[in-house]
Amino acid sequence: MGLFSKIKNMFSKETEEKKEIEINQEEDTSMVEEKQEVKKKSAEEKSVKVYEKGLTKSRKGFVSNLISLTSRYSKITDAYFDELEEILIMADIGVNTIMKFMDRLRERVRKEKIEDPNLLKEIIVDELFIIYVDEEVLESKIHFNTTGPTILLLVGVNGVGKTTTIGKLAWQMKENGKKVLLVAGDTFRAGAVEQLKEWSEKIGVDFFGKEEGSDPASVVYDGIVKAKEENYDVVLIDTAGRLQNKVNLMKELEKINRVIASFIPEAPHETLLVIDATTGQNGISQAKSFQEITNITGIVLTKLDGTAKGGIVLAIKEEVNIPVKYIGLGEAKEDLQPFDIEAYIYGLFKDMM
Ligand SMILES: Nc1nc2c(ncn2[C@@H]2O[C@H](COP(=O)(O)OP(=O)(O)O)[C@@H](O)[C@H]2O)c(=O)[nH]1
Ligand SMILES: [Mg+2]
Repeated sequence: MGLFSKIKNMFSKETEEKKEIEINQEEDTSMVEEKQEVKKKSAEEKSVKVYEKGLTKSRKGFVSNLISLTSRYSKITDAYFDELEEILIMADIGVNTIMKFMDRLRERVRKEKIEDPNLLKEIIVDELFIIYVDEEVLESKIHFNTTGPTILLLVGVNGVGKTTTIGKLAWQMKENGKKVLLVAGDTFRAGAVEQLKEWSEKIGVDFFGKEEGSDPASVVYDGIVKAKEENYDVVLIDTAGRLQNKVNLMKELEKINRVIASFIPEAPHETLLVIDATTGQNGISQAKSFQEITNITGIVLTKLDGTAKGGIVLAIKEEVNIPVKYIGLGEAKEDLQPFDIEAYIYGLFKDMM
């Protein structure tokens, strides 16, 4: 079964209701198991709902174009393919991905002798998924340190959502029982220290910072001393993102990394690059630049709720090949989701199914 039908079944209401009825008729032991299964499903469903809502703009732009394309053509022609390509380009999927995708699609149409554009909708979803997964397992989980504090460094240019993401991550981790410390390594931008402090108060986790203009590496140093002495599980470090001065930024990040490694050689355990999805291809070039200056282990794609260019997830995979670990779908503390390609594709294509 293709992904299209799989997720269609997985999340369709009918199946859920049918399941409920079946459970009511079941006997004791299997009933408990089934109930747990349903519980797990409802958590999945909740995350799917967040994706669905957060991707509304992308879906409206992208999928409604696809639907209209399908209704305008009764047969698959060259003109149809051209228009399809255009729609994908507008969704910011990335030129290389699109070329690969179009080749595969044309090949399937030829081989399977498909003439009806309606039949192609499913194949489009499946092929986009296949391209993303591409036989590789992109690890989307955070690597936690089991022998001491886990150090997470957040990098990215100004305004992409680093501080907000730290707040959201910290909240999630606190909810999961972790003792979390926020470290204000962005001492450059006016108000940045205060903004992080406000987040720490809002969600009820601890904060360490110094006054604006301090040396970020020294803030990180003292922050990690505190984290080790007071047994924190996770340290989230905010940084300044002055990409216009690449050499300085590189030096600053190198210095921060050296300080961190002097305490815990294998740390930072993750360096997460934050990208603003609304900036489209610009975000991709930021990723490439940051990749040159430091070792990025994952991407947080923010503001997906504010853009019709949800296809950027696929472009990131194709052009920088760093796993997207989280996506931001709003400004509140709950609006960060671990990246899940199936929920994402469902959120994007729901109206087509
Ligand atoms: N709609 C939306 N806004 C976001 C998201 N993430 C961050 N923001 C907003 O983007 C702006 C800049 O965020 P900030 O964390 O200060 O960025 P920083 O300069 O990288 O630290 C703030 O107004 C945030 O509320 C998101 O996922 N969705
Ligand atoms: Mg900030």
